[in-house]
Amino acid sequence: GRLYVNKVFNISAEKMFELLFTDSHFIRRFMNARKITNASFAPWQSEESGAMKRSLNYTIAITNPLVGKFSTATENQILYKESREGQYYLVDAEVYTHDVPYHDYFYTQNLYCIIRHSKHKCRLRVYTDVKYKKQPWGLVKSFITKNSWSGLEDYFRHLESELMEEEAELNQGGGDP
Ligand code: YK8
Repeated sequence: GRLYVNKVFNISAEKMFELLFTDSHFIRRFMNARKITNASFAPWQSEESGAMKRSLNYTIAITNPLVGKFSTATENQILYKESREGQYYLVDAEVYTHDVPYHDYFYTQNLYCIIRHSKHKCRLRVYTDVKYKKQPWGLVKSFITKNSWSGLEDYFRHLESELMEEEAELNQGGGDP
């Protein structure tokens, strides 16, 4: 896998979780900017195991000329029971793109880790992997992997820069740095 985001933000851990994992204005705006439409967010629900789960459905716009222009997607998120409110949040997000070629062969796993740094700071890490449910022909596999990495790199670079904007907005007008 790859580590796409690894950065300390001037945003508390609680706030970071709220921005990324609730139906926040931030995530709504970001999805709009990424041309992710028809989004539906299920509420977080506790599991017997002690973890929390929710799933999202949305439509993504695709710029890759080899693929159709849109695909529906499902994202299943698990907030691990080891998470501690305000301290440490570990979210596993599995993304299935339903309408791209070879969609039944692969999915993407994004691990988001939010760690409290101090009262108003946290570190965000996002670790990403392309996973295979069945083994495609070698050339196809490298094609899928290559296309996935470039899409993911672009997405997370954009997410990081939008979080930096949000950080600047949240911190303007004083407060300790
Ligand atoms: C989530 C991974 C692969 C997919 C795409 C597939 C090409 C197929 C290759 C062929 C278009 C928001 C991506 C990038 C679409 C976007 C997905 C996003 C960014 C030719 C076989 C959507 C995070 C996420 C996870 C997986 C990404 C897809 O929050 O290349």
